[in-house]
Amino acid sequence: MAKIIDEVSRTFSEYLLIPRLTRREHQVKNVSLRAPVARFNTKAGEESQFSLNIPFVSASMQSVSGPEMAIALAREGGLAFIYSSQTIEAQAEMVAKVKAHKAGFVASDSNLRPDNTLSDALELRRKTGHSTMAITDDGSKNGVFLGILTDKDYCEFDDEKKRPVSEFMTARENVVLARVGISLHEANVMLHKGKKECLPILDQDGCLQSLVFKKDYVNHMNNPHELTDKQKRFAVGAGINTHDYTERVPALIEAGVDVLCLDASDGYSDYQKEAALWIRETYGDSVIIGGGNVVHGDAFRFLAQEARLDFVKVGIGGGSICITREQKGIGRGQASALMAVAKERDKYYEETGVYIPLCSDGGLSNDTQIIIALAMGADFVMMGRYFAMTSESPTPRVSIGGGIYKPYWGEGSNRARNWQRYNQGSGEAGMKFEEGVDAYVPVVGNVKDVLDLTLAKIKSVMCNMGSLTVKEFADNAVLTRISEQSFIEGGTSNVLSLEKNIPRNV
Ligand code: MZP
Repeated sequence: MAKIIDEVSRTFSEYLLIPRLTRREHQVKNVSLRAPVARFNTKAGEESQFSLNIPFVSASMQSVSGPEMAIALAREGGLAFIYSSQTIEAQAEMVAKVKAHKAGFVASDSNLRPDNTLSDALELRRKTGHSTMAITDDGSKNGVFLGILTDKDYCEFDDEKKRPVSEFMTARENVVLARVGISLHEANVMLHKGKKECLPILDQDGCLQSLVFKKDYVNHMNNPHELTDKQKRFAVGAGINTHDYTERVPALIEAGVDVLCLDASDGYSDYQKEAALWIRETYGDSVIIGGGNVVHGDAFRFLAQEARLDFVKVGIGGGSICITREQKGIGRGQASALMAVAKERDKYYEETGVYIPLCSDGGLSNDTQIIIALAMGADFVMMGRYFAMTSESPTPRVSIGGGIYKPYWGEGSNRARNWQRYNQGSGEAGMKFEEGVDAYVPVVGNVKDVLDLTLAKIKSVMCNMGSLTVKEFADNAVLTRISEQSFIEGGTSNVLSLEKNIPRNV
């Protein structure tokens, strides 16, 4: 007969934290949100070889994690997992783009020929969002440099749109330029002295090699938590699957990826173990590999012990766009799954001294749930919807009923066609049924702004709980289950809510 687990499958919103003693040193300014990603053995005196500066990563999904998200998130101290449901070349190119960005010397993405019209320039600006464009003889990123066009060079409302950009651009002889070989520091000094926003870098034949932007330097100075590699390039992760890893992983490593994650709906499988061990055998322990997803202790132990993964992701069926539980009847309430896995992780740590970081993946629908996930033992959280709602997700804005939205679709939807995530074996390619939906989410702002608010709440709660680190927070956490009545009590009660009932302009 089937084994029935007695405990009900529970989710984060069924719990509250009970505050602990807050001492004088428990102040927001003293809180560290660093979180380990790679396993480490405390008995051997090791530290994690890779840690996040904030405990957030973005999901390996087409509608979430492209290069722009990776750059924005690394700038704040987190990590994006560039999606694997694309060709190996396209994914490696995205990783390389993130790496090129932090180096400060950026390949020019928006280029035009001198005979392109102002209308072409406006169209390119609309598509890419870039207001600075290089003008090269053949319109390529490495063509002979002829000039630069910014939105200060024209008035899109008054100027004749059929005129060529050569009539608007700042021509080469009037542009401050530098030669390949200049250091980033020297380039920034030139930008500062020349009061310029952008410095084109040319080779000896006058061909454009890269651009250096003043805003990148300003951003760098304003972001003390940036997550970078040893060469000071932004850190970036990538999803991989159990089908083409022997080709995909080398290409991603060559492109400079920092962390790999086996992306599967259900990761308790031989396929995941074989892929992880192939990577270990080929590249050794310096490559960081996570995997999952799992929802119970046995699966955790399998991935930690037999597959030797660095971190394990927890969660099946809780994602905001996920219909796996409806379609297949598999999964577990996210809180129960996390608590079961964290219990086994702690047991494994006691036995071996090896600490395996956990990532709670999916279904986090508000800041409180993120806080509870960290309290229940997640070292960091992975989110899709949260990041899909930001300006930096790779999808276009659309207007629906007066609101501004962005498309957000599951990797198991027909739109994504990521059958490799759902069919891990070597069986048939393709999907017979969907496990995800195609949806829209409201646009809420940029990554920095939404994170600032969430992180402020997390730090505040950590002080309530007498904790200065994420680990201390989980160790100190005392949680209570809540009844339906206490849930209602937690909202406003018996008052006329200004928000809901009184027009804002009164
Ligand atoms: P959420 O943050 O939007 O709630 O959930 C994101 C997570 O849902 C992803 O990290 C991934 O684990 C999972 N996901 C992605 N696509 C699907 C699907 O199509 C899915 N079912 O469940």
